[in-house]
Amino acid sequence: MNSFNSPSFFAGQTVLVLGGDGFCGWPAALRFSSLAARVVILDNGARRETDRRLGVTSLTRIHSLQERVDAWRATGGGAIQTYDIDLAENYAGLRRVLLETRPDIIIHFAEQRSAPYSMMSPEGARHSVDNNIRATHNLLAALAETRLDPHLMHLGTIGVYGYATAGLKLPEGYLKVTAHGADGRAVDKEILYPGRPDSVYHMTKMLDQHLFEFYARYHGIRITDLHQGIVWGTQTAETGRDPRLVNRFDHDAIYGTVTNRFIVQALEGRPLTIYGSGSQTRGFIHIEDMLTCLTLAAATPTARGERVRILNQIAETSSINALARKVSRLTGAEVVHVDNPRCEPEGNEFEVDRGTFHDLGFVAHRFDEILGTEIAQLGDLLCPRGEGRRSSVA
Ligand code: USQ
Repeated sequence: MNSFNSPSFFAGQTVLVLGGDGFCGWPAALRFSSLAARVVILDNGARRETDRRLGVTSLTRIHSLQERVDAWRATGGGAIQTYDIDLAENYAGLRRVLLETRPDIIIHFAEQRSAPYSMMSPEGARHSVDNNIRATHNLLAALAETRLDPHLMHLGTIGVYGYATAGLKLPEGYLKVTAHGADGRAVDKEILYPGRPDSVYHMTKMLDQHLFEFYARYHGIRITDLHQGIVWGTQTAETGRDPRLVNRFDHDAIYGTVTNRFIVQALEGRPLTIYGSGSQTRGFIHIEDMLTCLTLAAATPTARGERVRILNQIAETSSINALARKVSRLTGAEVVHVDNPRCEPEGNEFEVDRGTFHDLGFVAHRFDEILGTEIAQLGDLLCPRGEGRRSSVA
């Protein structure tokens, strides 16, 4: 068998990337295209529309999806077909795309992905539930109706387990329990790990899990749910090939995640804003490592009739304090504690089983190895040599 990252590994396979214009979806589409897959993107521009609505923007200048796809082709990449369809609203359109493209692999990123957004107002909460749950259910219903048999990979979140200290290493989705029957006999079972999400967004991913369990059991849909940690970094091997392919970079308090916010704050000479005590411990993964995990999972699809495969997709865990110390050591940035705008446990232990990706050969890049390089690269990207630094990115 070809190595999963040989340039032709996915030749002959069609990969449908739902949400392929976003921060994770765009680099994923390019990676599978570079591995010779026929790539199709379905995206309704929701993330760009959210920017407009909230008045936030990517720090990198992102081109329209059509310009991006054209640039990929012009720089030697494969053709990428695109569809502008709302997964949550347009079931008929989705079904048509599935029947027209007959994907071998579907990667589902097409969900509202900000925890703070889902908690900042009733509209944010309702939109997160309406959009995410309907999108996922429409997809599953369409797969059941069309009887297509792709391997569905979903970007879930490590946050479905919750951030209260569990007192155990969090397993990959399933928990072995022993219950006692009426006659006192011990009954061993393996159940979905009981989710305890700390935001409405994380809750939608927990509800997704139950939809997956049902559709795998009743309709034989082959599913891998990737419980991913907080992604950091910007560019990948492919998005760095041409300025028109650049990935988006969020730094605002709603869509900017903590590592990328700290890096920008340091580059701007502003203090790193630790929310509350900073003893919150989270799982992290660099965007290149995310792509490695996606290709490993795609190269090892589940079989029909198999239960949903749940993989924990993180490189390492860290407290926010430890992360801030690392960024500060590399940049000299000051660190401040501010009132925590979020409702979350402010101190937790977080141990995560990462056995499956380890067994598949995944070797993670850790902060200590690549944080310095990433900060330098982002500095160059946002402020090319010779140009003055942007006056404000607040
Ligand atoms: N935080 C700070 N200072 C900041 C920003 C955040 O201390 O300036 C803290 C937050 O209070 C939180 C932690 O950093 O305790 C992580 O916050 P985050 O915004 O980086 O990440 P989160 O809200 O958890 O959500 C993000 C993505 C989501 C993904 C999730 C992975 O928005 O798509 O699913 O990370 S996880 O949380 O591991 O489930």
